[in-house]
Amino acid sequence: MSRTVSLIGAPTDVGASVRGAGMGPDALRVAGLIEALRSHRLDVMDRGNLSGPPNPWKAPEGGARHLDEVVAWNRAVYGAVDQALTDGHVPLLMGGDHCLAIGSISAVARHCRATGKSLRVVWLDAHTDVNTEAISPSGNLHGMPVACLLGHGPKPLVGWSGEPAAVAPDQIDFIGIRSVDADEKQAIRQLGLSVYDMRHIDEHGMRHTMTELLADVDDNTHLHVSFDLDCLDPMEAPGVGTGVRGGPTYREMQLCMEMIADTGCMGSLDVVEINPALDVRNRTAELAVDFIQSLFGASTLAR
Ligand code: Z70
Ligand code: MN
Ligand code: MN
Ligand code: MN
Repeated sequence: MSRTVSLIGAPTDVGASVRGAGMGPDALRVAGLIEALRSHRLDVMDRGNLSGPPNPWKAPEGGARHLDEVVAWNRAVYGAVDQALTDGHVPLLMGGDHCLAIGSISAVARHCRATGKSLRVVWLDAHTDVNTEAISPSGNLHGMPVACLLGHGPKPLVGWSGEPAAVAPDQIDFIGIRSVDADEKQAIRQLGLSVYDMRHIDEHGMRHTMTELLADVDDNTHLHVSFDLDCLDPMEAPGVGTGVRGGPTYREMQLCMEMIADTGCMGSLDVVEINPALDVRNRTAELAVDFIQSLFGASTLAR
């Protein structure tokens, strides 16, 4: 696995209805992300920030808000992630809101198909983000990326990997879930998605949960981690648009990250939904930097 990390900033909140996630990339840089990764002997290339349309701040149309803008931002993300993978780097997408995972994971899925890798997605989130324009209560596209990747969202956001679906339901596992909309629950059941919700983590612990989730990861696996900072308990991570109480603690999340790192298979990463406008002295971005270091193999006794 490559040890060069390509940082890709996507400063937008077009997929959300709370403004501020567009400041995420610089919050991560200010929190010392580049220096932290370099201190673990990783090569880091900061590709700067992508550009795209401003947030038009309009009401949803046809069940989805800002569809054209979300398409434009995801096109830019797809291109940058594709380029990083072609260069043999690990793309680290700095969001921005979670709608950007459509472009990111579509590029990763295409790359895995081309290289014969088997893709597994770990979705760390309070939410499952599997709404469609037909069932979303908000119309916000950051609540729909998983549906789009599975082939079910608004047409202009589906099929980007070159196949009708970028991932199949059995290629994605959710951790930390505690907020699912009514019709979204039905979609989860119909699709047969693996949801390790907070009750599962409470009953079995993070260690058992991750052992189970990572059991069939092998040398040919490309693990993509899509990390929505609202996965954490808002007491730890206040700088998110839609905090939901009852999330994993700092310790639980660190263990989760360390166990992913131990596989040696993480090939790409999204870090999304950091909202500096709602944060307390950049705490959430600093927390994200801690977790990213762990994902890249930093542990207390590692050299
Ligand atoms: C809700 C919706 C969501 C993130 C909120 C919320 C979705 N299920 N995702 N914050 N990151 O509007 O679809
Ligand atoms: Mn999300
Ligand atoms: Mn979320
Ligand atoms: Mn179990």
